[in-house]
Amino acid sequence: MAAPGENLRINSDRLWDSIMEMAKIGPGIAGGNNRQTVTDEDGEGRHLFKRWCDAAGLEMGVDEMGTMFARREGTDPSLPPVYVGSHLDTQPTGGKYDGVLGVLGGLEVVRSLNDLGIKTKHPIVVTNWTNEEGARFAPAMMASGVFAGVLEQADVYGHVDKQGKKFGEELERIGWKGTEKVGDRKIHAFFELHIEQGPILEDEGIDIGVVTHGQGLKWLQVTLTGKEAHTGSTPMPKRRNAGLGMARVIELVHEIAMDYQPDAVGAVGHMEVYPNSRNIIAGRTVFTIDIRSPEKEVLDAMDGRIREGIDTICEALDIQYQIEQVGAFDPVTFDAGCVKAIRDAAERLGYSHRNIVSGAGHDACWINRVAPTAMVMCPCVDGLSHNEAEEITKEWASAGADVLFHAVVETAVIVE
Ligand code: HGY
Ligand code: MN
Ligand code: MN
Repeated sequence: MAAPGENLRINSDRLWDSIMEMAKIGPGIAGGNNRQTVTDEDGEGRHLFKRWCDAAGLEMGVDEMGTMFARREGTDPSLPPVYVGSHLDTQPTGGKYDGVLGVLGGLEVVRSLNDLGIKTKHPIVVTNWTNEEGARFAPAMMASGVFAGVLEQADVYGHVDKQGKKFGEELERIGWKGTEKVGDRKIHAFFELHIEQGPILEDEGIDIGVVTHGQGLKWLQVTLTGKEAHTGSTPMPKRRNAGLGMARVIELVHEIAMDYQPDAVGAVGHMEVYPNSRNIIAGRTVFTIDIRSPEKEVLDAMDGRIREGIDTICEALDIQYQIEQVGAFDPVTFDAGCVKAIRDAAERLGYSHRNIVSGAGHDACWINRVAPTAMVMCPCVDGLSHNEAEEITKEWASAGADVLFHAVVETAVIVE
C-alpha cells in the first residue's frame, strides 16, 4: 500500500476552531464541559456535528443506540470502510478534548481529503459513539459495547440515571434513536485519536503515544445497608453505620491497589449516602469501585480480595452488603498492523513517539473485538482529564490528527 507523502497534513486552525466551537455546547462551570450523554446538550452537539458532516458531503447513518456514522464514499463502495472517531459525550465536569478530539480529528481527516481532492478505495466513516463515558448511565463505552456484542441493547435501554430516567427513553426524547440495527456494519479497521489522560507523554516530551494495549477495568457497585439512628443518642456499640462501612471499603480499595504497583489503580468516585442528614447515622450507602490493571490476573486478584474484605468489614459492623458488577472489560491488545500504521506515520511525519498502554477505557477497546483497531494519543497538560481544567496545545492536537490522517488514508488506500 502506498504510504501518504510526508507533506500530507491536516488543517490545524480548522481542527482547533471546530473543537472550540463544540466546546461552547454544554459548557461546564469552570471552563470545561457538561455535555452528558442523551441530554439536550448532547443532542445539540450532535446537530452541530451533523451540520459539519453535511457540509463535508458525508452521508449520515444513525443506529438504534444513537451512534452516528458519517460516510465518505470510496472508489469501491462495496469494500468495508475504514472507521475513525470517538465520542462527543462528556463527564459532568469534563474537559473540552476527551472524546471530542477523536471525533473532530476524524472529521478533519475527511475535510482535508476533500480539500486535496484525494480519493480512497475504501470508504471512510467518521463515528460518534453514544455514551462512552458511562457517567450518567453505566457502563462506560455503552454503544460500542452493544456494537461489539458484549452488551445487550434491550438491557442497557433500561439502565437508569440518578433521577430514574431510562437511557432508551432519553435517547428517544432527544430525537437521536436511529433505525439501523446495531453491529451490522462491517469495519475494515478502526482508528481512534484521544488525549492520553495521563502524564507520561508530557513528562517525557513526546508528541505521539502509539497505543499498543489498553488496561482492563472492573466497576463494582456496592450497596451497604445498616440502620438509620440518632447520631447523638445511639451508643457507639449499638450502631450499624453504613457510612463507616463505605469509608473502610474505600480505604481497602486503595490499599489493595497499592499492593500491585506500579500499574494497578483503584478508587471510588461515585458515592451516595442515605438519608444524608447531619444527625442521622447513614442507614444505606451506594458507591462504585473502579479498579484497573494491564494484567487480567491482577484485576481478578484485586476483585477477589475486595469482595473478601467487604464481607469482613460488614461482619464487624453488622451491616448487609450487595455487590453488582456494572462494568468490566479485559486488558486489550490492539491490532499489530494498525499499530504499525500509526508508528510509521509518526516516524514519516517526524513526530517523537513511544509505545503506551491506555490507562482509560475507550470505544476502541470494544471495537477491537470485531475489527482491527488501534489508537493514537497526544499529551495533555499535567496529565489531567475528567476535570474541567483539562488542556492540550494546538500543536499536540495537530500532530495527533496528522498521524491519524496518515494511518487512516494508508489503510483506506489512496487512489492515484
Ligand atoms: O472510564 C474511562 O476510562 C473512560 O474515560 N470512560
Ligand atoms: Mn474518552
Ligand atoms: Mn472520559
